[in-house]
Amino acid sequence: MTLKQTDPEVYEIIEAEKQRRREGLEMIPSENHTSPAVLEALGSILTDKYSEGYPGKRYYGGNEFIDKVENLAIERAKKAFLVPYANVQAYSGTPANTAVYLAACEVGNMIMGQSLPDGGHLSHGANATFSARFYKSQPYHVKSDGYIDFDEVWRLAREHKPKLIWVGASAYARQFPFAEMAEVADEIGAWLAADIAHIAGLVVAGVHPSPAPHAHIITTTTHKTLRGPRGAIVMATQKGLEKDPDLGKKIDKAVFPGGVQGGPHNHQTAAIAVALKEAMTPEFKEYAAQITKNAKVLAAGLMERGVKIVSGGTDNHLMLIDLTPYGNGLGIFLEEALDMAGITANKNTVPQDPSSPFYPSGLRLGTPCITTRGMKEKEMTEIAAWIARVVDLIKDYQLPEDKGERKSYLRNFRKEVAVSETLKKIKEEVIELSKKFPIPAIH
Ligand code: DSN
Repeated sequence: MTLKQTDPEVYEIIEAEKQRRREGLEMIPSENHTSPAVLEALGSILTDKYSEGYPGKRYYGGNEFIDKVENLAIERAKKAFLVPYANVQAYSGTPANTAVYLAACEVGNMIMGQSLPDGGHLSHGANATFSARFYKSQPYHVKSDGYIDFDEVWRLAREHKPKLIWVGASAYARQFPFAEMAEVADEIGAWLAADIAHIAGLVVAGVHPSPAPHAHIITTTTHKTLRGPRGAIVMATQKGLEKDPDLGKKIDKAVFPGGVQGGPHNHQTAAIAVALKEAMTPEFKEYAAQITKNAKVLAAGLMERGVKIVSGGTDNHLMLIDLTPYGNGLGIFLEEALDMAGITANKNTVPQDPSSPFYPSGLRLGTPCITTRGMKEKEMTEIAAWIARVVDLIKDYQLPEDKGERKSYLRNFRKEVAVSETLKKIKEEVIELSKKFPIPAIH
């Protein structure tokens, strides 16, 4: 029986999501559209199997083929990222980063990561998370020009002597300075962990420098620029194994049984293996190069139209629109108006955001999905023009200072933009463009 026959409700929801994507542009930089082959592996019977442990050392029988697929994923990860050790079992990014803490730190150690409002990741020491609860967290920041503040990094590292330093972020549009961060970590004897979740596909393709020569540990999710299924990989570099020859074993033990997860998701492991094979092809190299070309053209197109971009551009797949020239906390207005026009992006803080993370003053945009669909520079210019028109449409709204007034103000905003002729027109044009560039796994 098909899904349509057994569960028409779920079937219809999936179909509706497909239709939303067919007619819109996904521009959240941490998302991508996987290939049919990745989806086939992900939807396979491998999901049925329990296999706690690692290849050759399982707590359950019947794992000879699961061992094969996990070994294949491990070997491909090692080859793709040029590292001697990889664990492919972590369920996703935060569990992977949790394993790093468990492998490299003791509870109560000092750790340092890029501040959350400055583009860092929650699991790198943000207050709301375990990483600030079980460890002492000292965040570093970016300067007002959007680049990492190295004077501060050096000062904080020397003063606080963290056991672990994170390099990597979720909303940083510039190259990650792996070599400079390694100098800091090496001077104070800290572990350097590079979280390359966002840029993994660019790293494999050689479009962004690799952290492998500089960091001790590398983590990545597999579903962003790498274009695989949801999942993660934790790696030890040669440098990491030289610092501690047991690092690999410690990471394995941290992921399972020491971490926050049980049996591996074998269907996910198989799909990661498929994605890694795809990522090592010449076509993927071209794809990754096009992601960054597209991002540069998009950022330039927005700036030409008067839209402010944090740091004045991008080196990777994402950019941050800074709406503070018009007021504070306008990210939600732009996100919602773009959504109505069929462009999906996410509100985001900007460096030194004068508003709050709930009402941030920026918007994050990325090109991985639209590049997967085959869009190039010409389409980026068109998209830049649409986004600039939407910025123009929302820029005179002002988030009320009084928190109690915000809900009704936003309700009114939604009512007004819902009937905007500009948005209606843009939406029609977005649908027309989207239909010309089908998503590989959506027919
Ligand atoms: N949630 C991811 C992102 O959007 O960047 C990071 O984990």
